Amino acid sequence: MPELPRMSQSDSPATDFSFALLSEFVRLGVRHVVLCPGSRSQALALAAAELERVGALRLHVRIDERGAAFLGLGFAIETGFPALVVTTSGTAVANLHPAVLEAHHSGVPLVLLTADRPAELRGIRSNQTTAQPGLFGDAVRLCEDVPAPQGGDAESEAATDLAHLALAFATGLATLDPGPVHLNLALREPLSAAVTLDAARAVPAMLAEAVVADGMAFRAPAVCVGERDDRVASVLPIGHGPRTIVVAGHGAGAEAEATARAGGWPLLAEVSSGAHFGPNLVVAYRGLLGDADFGARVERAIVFGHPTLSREVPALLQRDGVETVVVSPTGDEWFNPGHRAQAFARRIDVLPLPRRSIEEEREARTWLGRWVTSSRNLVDAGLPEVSPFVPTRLGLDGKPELSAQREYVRTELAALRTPVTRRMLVDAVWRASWPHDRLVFGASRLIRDADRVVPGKRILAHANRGLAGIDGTVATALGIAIGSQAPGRADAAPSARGTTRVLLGDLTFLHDAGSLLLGAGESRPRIQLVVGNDGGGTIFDALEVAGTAPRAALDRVLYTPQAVDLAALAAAYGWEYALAETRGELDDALTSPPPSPSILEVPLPR
Ligand SMILES: Cc1ncc(C[n+]2csc(CCOP(=O)(O)OP(=O)(O)O)c2C)c(N)n1
Ligand SMILES: [Mg+2]
Repeated sequence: MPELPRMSQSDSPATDFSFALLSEFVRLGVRHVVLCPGSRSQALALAAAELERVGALRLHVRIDERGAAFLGLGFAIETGFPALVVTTSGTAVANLHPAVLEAHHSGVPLVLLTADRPAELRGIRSNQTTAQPGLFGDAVRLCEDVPAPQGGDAESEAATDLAHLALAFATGLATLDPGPVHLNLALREPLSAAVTLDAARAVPAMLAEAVVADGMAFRAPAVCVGERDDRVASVLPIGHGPRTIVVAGHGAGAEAEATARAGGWPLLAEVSSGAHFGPNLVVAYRGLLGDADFGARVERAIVFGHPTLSREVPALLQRDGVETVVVSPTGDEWFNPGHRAQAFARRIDVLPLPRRSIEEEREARTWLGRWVTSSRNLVDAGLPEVSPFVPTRLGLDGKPELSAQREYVRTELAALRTPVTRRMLVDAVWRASWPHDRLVFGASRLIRDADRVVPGKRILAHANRGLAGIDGTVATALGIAIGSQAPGRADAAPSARGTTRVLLGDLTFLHDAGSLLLGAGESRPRIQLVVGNDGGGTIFDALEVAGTAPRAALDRVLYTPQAVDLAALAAAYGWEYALAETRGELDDALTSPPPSPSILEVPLPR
């Protein structure tokens, strides 16, 4: 592996340690570092800036640690490899907590480097000093409280070991349980010294894509937890057996679709499952799960990923007579509603078909066929908003009569002028997205609406479903956008030409408005925030309590009305802005997004 220049020792042990640590992370494949300003973390910050100057990493500077951590999460989601998030001490560290929890519950790797006071300054009311080690509790895979470096070669080696350890735990190499890792770094005065790297030697070393491709080359630590639960099979053979469905929750991936096809089973795949495609897909699964001819007849469910969008799936898995098999290649916590699942496996093998009687064969095919067809009928039945007029009256020359042509044009124009509905919005965003694009859904109503209706399509759709928070959506999406459009990606992906579209509600957007701040010199990717603006949180209108509680109180405490001028907000942060009120405007705006960050506001009825 190409060598990074060895640092000569500076006047600051903090700086020597920071270079050794960050350089090792880079050697092991880390490419994105997110950093927030602060005095205690200055050695890490300046080392990161110098490593960026020589082309070793990409640095992203943010003032708000909450958004910074979600940005790091977005990089990890897109690249599959952890980003570093660097902060100063005090409340800065606590601001990382929401993204840490999301990373914990969704199994996304993330490495936090938080600066702290050395031991002698703790517990004596020093400024900006709190108990940082252990702050994230069980949500981190590893928490190391690293004593302040004092200088010397042994410390560089310790820094190297620390990078290996952090990545082994973050990526799950050590534990099969990827997630966040916290390195709390005590740093003592002098807090930094000026260091300049030799760019000519550093750049080729750093950009060696082999390092990225071989990102797992770090040493596994001595503590190797491996498989902890002996109820979990590493591979479980599955026969064709009883009437089976495959459920794909968030993050399930293509494996779920392949399993459904191999078994000839209906595939109930959520919109951000990574399996929302293929011939077995059942889009209208919620309606069918409640039906006596469908849900009530299920005898076995094979579950991939983390289902969160419906009540019907957990209800099914708790029903008597349903055998549940849960499959997850990584993770320590298993989806298990009602504690009723019978089997857990890292992987399953669908056994080849045994010889079956003609009746059995027919029944298996009918089972699948009826789910798929009924789903299609249900989705189509909800389609009616605009049915394109088809000119059928032909003139003597075999062409449509002039009057029919006019009528066609009139209908088309009327359709384009139709006000946007939620159904239209989710359909249009889904239709506009292609494999080189990325699609991110905020939590709340629109992801559920999309989940109900959008057809199968193999695109990369993401949502933070670990805890389904309405926080950090803009920042996460920025990480995905920048990560997917980064020059020199190892896979030379056409995604470099793609657009990241983000479909989110108005409150979700406003919650993370601070992440619109892209300072001078920061990446400005092709990202389009499509804000469905219904003036507040309309998801709560569907709660049972909405039928009984006083309307004014509900509005005040749940709907929480807002009338923010989104155009002014966009202008203040230097984002492009457009308003789409009709289907025509919406289609145009989605198919030709601006090349720089933009906001598309779509007014929706409450
Ligand atoms: C951090 C966080 N706080 C609160 C919630 C609870 N919550 C769920 S949806 C929602 C309202 C979302 O409103 P909006 O984004 O406008 O979407 P809409 O339902 O109106 O489409 C809230 C507050 C949450 N999920 N996460
Ligand atoms: Mg709303």
